[in-house]
Amino acid sequence: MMPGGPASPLAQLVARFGTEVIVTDPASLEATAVDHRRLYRGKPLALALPRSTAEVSQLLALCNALGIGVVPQGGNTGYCGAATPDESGTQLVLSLRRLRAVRRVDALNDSMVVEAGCLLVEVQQAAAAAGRLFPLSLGSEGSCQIGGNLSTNAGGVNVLRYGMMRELVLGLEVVLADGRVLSSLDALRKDNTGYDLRNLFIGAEGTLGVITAAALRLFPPPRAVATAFVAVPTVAAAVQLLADLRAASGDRVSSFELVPQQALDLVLQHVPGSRAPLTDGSPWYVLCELTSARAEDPLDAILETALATALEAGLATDAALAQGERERKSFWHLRENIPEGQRRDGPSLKHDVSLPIARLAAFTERASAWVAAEVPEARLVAYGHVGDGNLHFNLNQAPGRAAGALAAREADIKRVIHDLVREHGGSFSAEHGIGRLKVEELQRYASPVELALMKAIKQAFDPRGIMNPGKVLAAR
Ligand code: 2HG
Ligand code: ZN
Repeated sequence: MMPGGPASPLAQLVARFGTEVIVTDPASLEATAVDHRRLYRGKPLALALPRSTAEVSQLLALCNALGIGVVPQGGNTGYCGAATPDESGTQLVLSLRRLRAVRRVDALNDSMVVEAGCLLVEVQQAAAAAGRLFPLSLGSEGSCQIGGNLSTNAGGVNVLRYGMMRELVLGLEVVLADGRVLSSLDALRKDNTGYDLRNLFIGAEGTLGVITAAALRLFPPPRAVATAFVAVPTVAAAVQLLADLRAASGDRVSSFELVPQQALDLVLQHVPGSRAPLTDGSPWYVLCELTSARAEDPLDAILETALATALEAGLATDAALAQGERERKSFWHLRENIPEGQRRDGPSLKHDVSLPIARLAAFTERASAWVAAEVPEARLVAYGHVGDGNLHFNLNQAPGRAAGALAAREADIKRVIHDLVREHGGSFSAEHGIGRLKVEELQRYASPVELALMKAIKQAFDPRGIMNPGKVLAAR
């Protein structure tokens, strides 16, 4: 700083909040600089660790006045680089890990109020301790934060039954870009009082404000569960099986996950403790789970009968029913470790797409045939949440190819796949959001009306453009 000149933005932050809140040591910054998939490496100005909503409010007010870009970062488990600062060295990473209280659990109202820095697993545990279920469940639940789940409208393996994050929210506390606080934590089920402001923040990936707490919906906990690993001949058969199972079980299907042989092979090969549930191979498998809040519901019998019917009809070719919790966990271990198996196998390209369920099979056939014919650098690993029409249409680099061979084709592969998705009436981002990775895709596939409205909303909520600049929408 020049003697007598204006203090740097960083110096002003430190002067106001102290080094307890504005952290600059290299090890702390390094941990925030790189995204989970290692697609981006940013250069944070500092890491802010506020201790209360009031402190978040003061912090944003100062950042807004000084024009400092703020990048909220939860557990840093996202797939699209939304939580990584840019390379300019001017953006402040904001972590709410110190806002970690469960403010209250109201079992009678089936609701709870939690702070944004709580891990997802802590939210689940607090609900369970009160005899309730918080149903959001995903592979990274031990490290992702509920604030990140809210900001990305997270999905996971129970969406089929309980909906995405958005559907599990009754209210939010949000700090706006200029420091004002918007709060609706009364956990009302009915509140038709004008525009739905809270839903703008859910899925906005920190570009409109910072969610500091949320009122969440709870449910009766499952008391009975039945799980099966089922070999199915085609995606069309899987989709039909889901419809049949929903009908046969009185809509008790809570998960219905599609796993191709290639994905299973990656897990068996790379992840210790994995065991194939069935002896013969199959092009596709389904991991399905029925749950009920009634302990006496005969879910195993229902599932067994439904699967016997499916085997007779040729919708399934083999099936293993989990005999107890240990086997159930080992089935889930296979599904949850597919991303890890993919990662350990080497470079990959990921396409988190969704289709109308009725068109899932047609899309998969067309897109797979294109990959087989035109992308010798890849092997296809397409798995996902069939019940939600959500496919992770991922490609791993084929063995024996030169380093970077698949990555070199990223742009053309992405274009063909996303165009095919659109042709089939689907979305290029089902549950992983836009972040930095898909900003151009949003520009390309969103309608001019949608884009104009999104820009107007951004302008209204964050006129100085300090909130997560360059994410979702291109920076101005
Ligand atoms: C999952 O369903 C996650 O396991 C990650 O959404 C998907 O790695 C992926 O593409
Ligand atoms: Zn997923």
